[in-house]
Amino acid sequence: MQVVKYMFQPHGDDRGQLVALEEFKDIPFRVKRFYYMYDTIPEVVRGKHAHRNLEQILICIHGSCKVRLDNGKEKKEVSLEKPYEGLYIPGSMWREMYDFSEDAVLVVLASELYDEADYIRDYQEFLRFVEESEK
Ligand code: T46
Repeated sequence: MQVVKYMFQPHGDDRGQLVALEEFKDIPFRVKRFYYMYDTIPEVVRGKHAHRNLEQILICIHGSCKVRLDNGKEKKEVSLEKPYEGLYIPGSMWREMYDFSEDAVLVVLASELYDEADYIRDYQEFLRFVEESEK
């Protein structure tokens, strides 16, 4: 299973760092939504679902967290700890975010507006969805 992690280019100078992201250039899709989580509890696991179509890029712009990705056959764990790293997550991927540092701010750029119908929250249903998609 291939995990796609982008290393964005910081524009650093003697004032500090700046990262700029443009759709279809740095981000492989049109960005329709932006959301972020903070004050996350270190012991808590978020996510625990997949999407049917949504593409996303996760950037831990402050602090750190881990993401467990599962494509129905393989699992991978990815650490996000730099503000210039972006983890690409395609739709049919079960995801769990955990091990948040107390100061973590996790930003997400998403290819679609919020749509509860796009979520698969049951793991067995997710496995069936992966199987059907491969037919
Ligand atoms: C994902 C991972 C990485 C909204 O009203 N609009 C939104 O755009 C989002 C993302 C959430 N919400 C509401 C729905 C829930 O009442 O915010 C509440 C928390 O959302 P949720 O429990 O889905 O959060 P996570 O951290 O489990 O998952 C989120 C995204 O929902 C999901 O698409 O891939 O982050």
